[in-house]
Amino acid sequence: MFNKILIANRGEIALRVIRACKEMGIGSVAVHSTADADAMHVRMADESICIGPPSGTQSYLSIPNIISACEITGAEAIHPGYGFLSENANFVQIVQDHGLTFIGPTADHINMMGDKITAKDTMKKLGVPCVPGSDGGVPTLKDARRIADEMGYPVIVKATAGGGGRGMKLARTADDLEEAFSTARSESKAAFGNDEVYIEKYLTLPRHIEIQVFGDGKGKAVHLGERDCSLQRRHQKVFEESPSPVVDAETRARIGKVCADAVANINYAGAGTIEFLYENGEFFFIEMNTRLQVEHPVTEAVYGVDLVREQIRVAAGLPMSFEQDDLVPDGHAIEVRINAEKLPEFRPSPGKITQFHAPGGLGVRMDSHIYDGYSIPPYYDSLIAKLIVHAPDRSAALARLNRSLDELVVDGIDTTTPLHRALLEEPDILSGDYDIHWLEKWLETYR
Ligand code: MV4
Repeated sequence: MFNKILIANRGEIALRVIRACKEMGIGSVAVHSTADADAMHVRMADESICIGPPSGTQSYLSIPNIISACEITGAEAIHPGYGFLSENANFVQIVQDHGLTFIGPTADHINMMGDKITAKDTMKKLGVPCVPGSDGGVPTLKDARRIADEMGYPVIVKATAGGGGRGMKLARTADDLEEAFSTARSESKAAFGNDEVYIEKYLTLPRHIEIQVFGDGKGKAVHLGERDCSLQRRHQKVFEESPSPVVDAETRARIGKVCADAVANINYAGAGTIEFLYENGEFFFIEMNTRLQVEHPVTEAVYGVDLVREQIRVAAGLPMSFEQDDLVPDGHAIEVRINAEKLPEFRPSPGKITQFHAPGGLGVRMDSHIYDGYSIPPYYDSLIAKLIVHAPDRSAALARLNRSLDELVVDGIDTTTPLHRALLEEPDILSGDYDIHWLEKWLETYR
């Protein structure tokens, strides 16, 4: 096992990894920008080291600075958290070239899934159901026309280098295709230096359901059920739950096995998420994320596992501490993301927290780096807390979420808490009857 791990991240996810290190008897190194000198991850880690000025590109994204921090502190492995360098294959290669261990999948797997055409092609060959589409890149408008005519409209043009909603253009009818195709290409070229695009049938009212997988890198893998993350605004998740209100045990076992077998087949190592659109009882693969996700605690609650501990074990060459048969879901979990933002515009609201009180009690987990007197810097993501509740069933989880939000106090800044309170008044949320467009539609009339 490692003696010391460097956490190449900040905020709540840095705390999450430090906590796992402590429980495993592993030393932890925090890295921080000058703007984060007073941050909780710096206080909580065994050691800390400044890696640059406030700007993320010059600190948490600076590969030389992070490698230097490992060399100075003697850290043997790097946990990237999510965001920043977590899905940067070049970083993974450099980490290895320096004799260090990246806690996550290989550079090849990150590259494979980062290229969305390759990802889809790989998954299709592995028996994972995919959205009908072009099966590869679409080089010309003429090809696009032929494929879209064959498939029928609406279609969506996606950048192979995109993902997470970046570089997508919808063509509702044939009249929209030329513009969708050319803007998807030119925007993708500008954003990613790659203008390759592919085409899919556009699913009009799906849910976003993702399967958590975990591999040992040696041909063994398991699934840990699904998370329903349909409630999103501008591709930012707001509310996530497991199990999905629309997935039964038999369906979970079936799609879960397909996903576990697929990642086992490619010798995938560590945590991964296979994203699907779900419509009319069918799953359609869209993307795979090769990182630990923000919403992983929902799965941890339902399956009673510590995913970060497992990541560290597998990176150290140890076996996973569970097999598929050990993984039995228990109850229902919901996460809400609390952001330092002012409603109704979701405008970032950095500043000093004058009073903070975290909810507690049975089945309540608050993952947050904020504290009384902490000043939220304006340079980074606005996520300040994840509130995760776990209860025997969905309605008990909703009640527990409601009372936890009652207990939460964050004064001095604006947060998205009122949004979560309002959502808990909505019959569609209470019944689980929502899709990927529900939240944005609802926000049009929310103020
Ligand atoms: C789609 C789609 C409909 N049909 N693909 C957006 C993020 C990226 N991961 C994939 N996305 C979508 N792909 C097909 N063929 C609709 C979306 C989409 C979406 C997906 C999940 C959650 C929220 C969304 C909001 C708008 C569009």
